[in-house]
Parts: sequence; structure tokens; C-alpha cells
Amino acid sequence: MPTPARTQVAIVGAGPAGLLLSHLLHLRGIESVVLEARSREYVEHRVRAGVLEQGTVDTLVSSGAGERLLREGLVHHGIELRFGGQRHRIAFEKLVPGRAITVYGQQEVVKDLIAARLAAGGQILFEVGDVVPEGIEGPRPQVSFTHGSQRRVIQADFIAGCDGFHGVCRDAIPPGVLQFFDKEYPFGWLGVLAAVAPSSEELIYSSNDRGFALHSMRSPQLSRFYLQVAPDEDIAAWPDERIWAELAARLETVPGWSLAAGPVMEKGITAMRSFVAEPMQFGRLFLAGDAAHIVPPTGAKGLNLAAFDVTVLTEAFAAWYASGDAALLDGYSRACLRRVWRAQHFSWWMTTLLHSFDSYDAYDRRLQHSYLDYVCTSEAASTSLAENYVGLGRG
Ligand code: RFL
Ligand code: PHB
Repeated sequence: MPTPARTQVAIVGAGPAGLLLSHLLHLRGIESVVLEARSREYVEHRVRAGVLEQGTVDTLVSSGAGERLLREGLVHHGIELRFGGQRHRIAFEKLVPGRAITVYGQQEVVKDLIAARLAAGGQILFEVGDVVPEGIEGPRPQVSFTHGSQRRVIQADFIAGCDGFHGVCRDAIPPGVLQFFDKEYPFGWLGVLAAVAPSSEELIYSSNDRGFALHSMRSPQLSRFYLQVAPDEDIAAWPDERIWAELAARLETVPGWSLAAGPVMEKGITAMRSFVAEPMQFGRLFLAGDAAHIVPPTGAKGLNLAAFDVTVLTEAFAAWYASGDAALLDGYSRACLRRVWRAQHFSWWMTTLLHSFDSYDAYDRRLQHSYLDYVCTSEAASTSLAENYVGLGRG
């Protein structure tokens, strides 16, 4: 298919934000072209998030892209916290009745959305280079880029910057317009995908003097783990035997529970940070997902925020195309940032609650332990964790 010279919304980035936006716009009769730096193979196999809030699942299902998700996703009604030799279940069915999470890999969401776009004749250009958003202050923005060694331009009504934290769209906004809020944590996560049946039916978040560990999963045959490590840790320092020994040391802290090991399929280290750019819009350029904000993965919020942003943006574009009414577009940033900041706080709080900090003295560790104990023994405190974890209402 030839690259069009014009579209309604030019979308930079084929992650969950860009693909879901393109899909939702199509359902409203709005055309888009998605420009992605990486190959289709690469984006479909990038192992990342795994926890979908009910609202994200509902969006995917009601848009017709959730058929496999409903079949293969694992619905969970609780998570387990471990600390100080104890285990405690946060029971969603009791604390937040009727709400649950679904464990389904981000790359599966990406595969489903790419399939839906291509089936509907949607345009996704993979392996584009040197993407430059231009003219965003005026009514006729455009994106220039290189594709197949040729320089091309697509004119649009709007540009959606869905190009992740390291993308180019945020930087296309003139200096001084955006305000940045930022926090770095003194650790990273070593993520591991292993071909072994999960040793638990639900996710286990374990706080340990050796560092935090998380047991998650992808399917009845595939487990996903994370270990707190130094932020500049060298992956070469983590041969598989060391990973399994450390996971066992941090997770096998309650009597009668043991971890099953298996072949490691994939491993990598991610830095942990919090970041928000405000506002999420300038002129005809709208930022969505990680391009505008990131959270440490402890609260499992990043992908869900990206999905929320693009549902708000879809409504705003739809109103503008239907009647020329720009009120929702003008309110886009404000509508998203309220939820973004709640997720920022929750993710920071979960991270602070569960990780070990070198800077902590004995007093700080007692405080952390006391808070964990409170979360596990007070219904009010565990309800607060549960309602944030499953995702607050969309109002
Ligand atoms: P993405 O997924 O980064 O997609 C951006 C896309 O833009 C492309 N791109 C460009 N394309 C063209 N030109 C350029 N100049 C470009 N620059 C970049 C990139 O190649 C990419 O394809 O951002 P998006 O769509 O906003 O989605 C956000 C999510 O990916 C992210 O928030 C989550 O993965 C965060 N996250 C989690 N979120 C959850 O909700 N639940 C979880 O359980 C969860 N676990 C996690 C996570 C993130 C993790 N890592 C690796 C950071 C676990 C981990 C370990
Ligand atoms: C995951 O399964 O990848 C996952 C689960 C929970 C988190 C982060 C990541 O908090």
C-alpha cells in the first residue's frame, strides 16, 4: 500500500498507546497512520507489562480487540504480600467486590492490536527513521521521516506522540512550555521470563532485607519474575543459577512454599523512575502514554495509564471531528493528569513500601515494617491498596 500524503491523525509509536489510539479512532471513522521506529517482529516480542486493570480489559473487549485476551488472559482476584516471614493475601473479591485484574502480556496486546489494524486496512509503517514532527503550533502539522531509504512527509490535522519515554515528540515542544517532574530510584529491576509453571496462583510481592522480589506469570507454562538489583547492574553478573538462588532466597520465606525453577527464556534490567511532563499537549501535538509519564512498575500502572490517555484522546478527537468543538481537546491534559498523579503516588508508595533502600537505617526499616503490617491488618489500609491496584473508576 503506498504511503498516503495526508491523514487525519499521524501517530508516532506502535506501542500499546499508539496502536490502541489508531484502533479506537478507526472505530469512530477517523483515519490515522502509525509510524514505528522498530520492526513488527521487535515490537511483538518486547517483554514488558503483564497486569491489565478491568478498565483496560473493558476497552479492549468493547473495541473488538479482546477476543484472545478473554480466552487466554488469567483473571486474578487477589495478590499476595510477603514480609518478615509472613504472607498476606489482598483479597479483591472482599475489598473491592466485582473488580479484578487480568494477567496478559503487553506483547500479546500489541500483537492483537496490530492484527486488528491490519485486518481493517490500517496503515502501520515499521522501521521508519528520523521522525520529525513539524508545524505543531499551526493548523497544518506534519511529520517527516525516512522509510525504505526515502524521505517522506505526512500531513495531518493532529499528531499523537505515543513514542514512549525515549521518543522524539516530547522534545519537539519548544523549550519552556513543559514542566517536568522526575524521581529516580536507587535500584533497578532484573526481569526474567522462564519456561516453568508458576509456583503460585496469584502474584507475590515480597519485601526482603536482600531486596524486593516479584513472582508473576504469563500462562500456566510461563512464569515472570523480577528482582531488585543495583541500578547500574551488569546482566552478565546474573547467570541463571544466581537468579534462581536469589529468587528462592527472597520468595521462599514462608513455611511449606517452594519455588520451581526452569529454563530462562529472556532476562533484562530496567532502571526505575517516575516522570511526568505537564501539560500533555502543545498546539496540535498530543502526548500519550510513556511519552508523557512513566512510573516504576511496582504498581503495574504504566500500560493502563497509556490505555486511559488514548481513550480520553479518542473522545476528544471524535468531538472535534463531529462538531468542531475543541473543549475536550483543550481539557485532554487536565483529564489525564488527574489519573496520572494518582498512579504516580500509588506506584511511588508501593515501591517505597516494598523495596530495601541502602540509605535506610534501622528506624526507617521499622517504619516500613510497621506500614506493611498495617496494610495487612487494617481493612481500610488494604482496601486502599486494592482499589488503587485494580484501578480507580474512570470518572
Ligand atoms: P511504548 O510501549 O514504549 O511504545 C512506544 C513506541 O514508540 C516507538 N518509538 C518511536 N517510533 C518512531 N519514531 C521514534 N522516534 C520513536 N521512538 C520510540 C518505540 O519503538 C515503541 O514501539 O510506550 P506506550 O505505548 O506509551 O506504552 C507504555 C507501556 O509500554 C509501559 O507503560 C509499560 O510497559 C510499563 N510497565 C507496566 N505497565 C503496566 O500497566 N502493568 C505492568 O505490569 C507493567 N510492568 C512495565 C512493566 C514496564 C517495564 N519496563 C520494561 C519498563 C514491567 C517492566 C519491566
Ligand atoms: C508483570 O507480570 O510483568 C508485572 C506484574 C506486576 C507488576 C509489574 C510487572 O507490578
